[in-house]
Amino acid sequence: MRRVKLKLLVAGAVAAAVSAVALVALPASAETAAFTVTNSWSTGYQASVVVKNDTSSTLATWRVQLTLPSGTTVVNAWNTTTAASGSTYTFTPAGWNATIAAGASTEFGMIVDGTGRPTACTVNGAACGITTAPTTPAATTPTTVPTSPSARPTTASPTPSRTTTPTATPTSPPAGGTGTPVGINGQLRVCGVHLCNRYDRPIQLRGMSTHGLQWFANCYNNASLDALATDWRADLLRIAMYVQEGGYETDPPGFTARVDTLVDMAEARGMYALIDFHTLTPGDPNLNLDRAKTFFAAVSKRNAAKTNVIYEIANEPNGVSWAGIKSYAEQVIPVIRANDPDAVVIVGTRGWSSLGVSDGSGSAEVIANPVRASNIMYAFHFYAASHKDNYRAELEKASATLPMFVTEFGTVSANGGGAVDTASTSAWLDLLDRLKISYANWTYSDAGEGSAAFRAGTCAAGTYTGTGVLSESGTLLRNRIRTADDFPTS
Ligand code: IDC
Repeated sequence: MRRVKLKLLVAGAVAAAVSAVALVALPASAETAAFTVTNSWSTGYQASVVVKNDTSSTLATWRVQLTLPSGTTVVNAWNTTTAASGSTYTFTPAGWNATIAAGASTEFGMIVDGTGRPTACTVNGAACGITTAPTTPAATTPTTVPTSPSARPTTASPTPSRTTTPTATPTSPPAGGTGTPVGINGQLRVCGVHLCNRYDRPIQLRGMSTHGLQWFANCYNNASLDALATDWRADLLRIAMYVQEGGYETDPPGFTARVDTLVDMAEARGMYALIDFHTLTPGDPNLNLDRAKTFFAAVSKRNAAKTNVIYEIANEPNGVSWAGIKSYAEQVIPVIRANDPDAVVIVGTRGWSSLGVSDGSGSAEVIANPVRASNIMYAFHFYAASHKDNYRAELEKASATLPMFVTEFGTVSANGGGAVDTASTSAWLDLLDRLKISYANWTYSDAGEGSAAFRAGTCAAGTYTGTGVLSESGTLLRNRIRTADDFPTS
């Protein structure tokens, strides 16, 4: 058996205060594993484990086992495959990171519910002793909780391995009435690859996206949102706030207030509100990073107590690598979590949110290198007349591993215009229904283009109900969205 060494390092704002560092006598040359608490809060912590090959030959694979004290559980992990047996967790490679070259290392991470630190560990089967770190006594006082947005932790999210009993008790009053989508489903969260409701049951949300708020403000009012909630029976309003093209950058406080108002209007009608930071040109979201931080700090603080808010942090990254998108996400998500720790956050994908397909890539690069955060989903967009079988196949394949949300799609061509492709749209929506993937259609507006649900002039006229005001695309979508939802309550 190989001789191993293990270092237990505890860092982070809280843990630093208790200076819990334990070192084990180490052989000269072996694999090592360093367990580091990267963030702590009153009910849990985030940890990172670096497995390093300190030998002079390639390491074929690795296996880390941690035993946690009673009441402390791993609820989510990334860059690793996790198996639990009682209180012992076994971490093996995610698939791409098994082999470690001489001198190289790999890292995986986890969200832990509970404050207990590991009581035992092994690296590649060899037992190693650990001096147990104190259970973060400093974390019990609020003043030690990190307060800067970037230092604040993500919260634990449920996963398929979740063992807690789903609660049937609403944690907050239903919004918009007990029979509404928000009234029934409450605060949503990601469970496995699905969006789950307060009963931990997978659901699909079906709704509509606004057009650019800077252009179609007259389409979003009490009458149009009443029609969306009661005539269309939609579950979801996506609020498309363009950043450029006359949008947010021209008036940050004004656009932030408009978004907040629409969140309230959706809430009053029991609909979920998807806050879309609609980056498009430029395609690299990092070029809007400061704006994104400012915007999301504001809307997440203001709407933190609401159960109907979902955040979409970058509409359609394009001309940027997945690594660039991931870096952006890992800077913006903590800003949201600092204020609204339990909200679902959706990350755009490469190639106009095509999972990279439109760039000649695919979901493998995301699966191999996921965003390090919990309770997140990934965006997929399609335009039915332009994107067909190969896009459908990629989405279906990815959805077995990644939580996917179709935050925008059109029934027409990718330029937003042209004829409705009924056959392709039906194939797409049947697929989304089967996979329980939520969606928002572009657009709930009367823009003079095929993707608009309303005929030109509808918003000025002010009547939004019925089929007489609808385009071909609007008629198709209203028919699909009006059908009964499947929202399990037990
Ligand atoms: C389009 C609008 C069009 C507008 C243009 C501005 O339909 O009226 O002039 O944006 O940039 C997307 C984008 C979405 C696009 C849409 C259609 O998210 O902003 O809207 N589309 O081109 N991705 C694929 C298609």
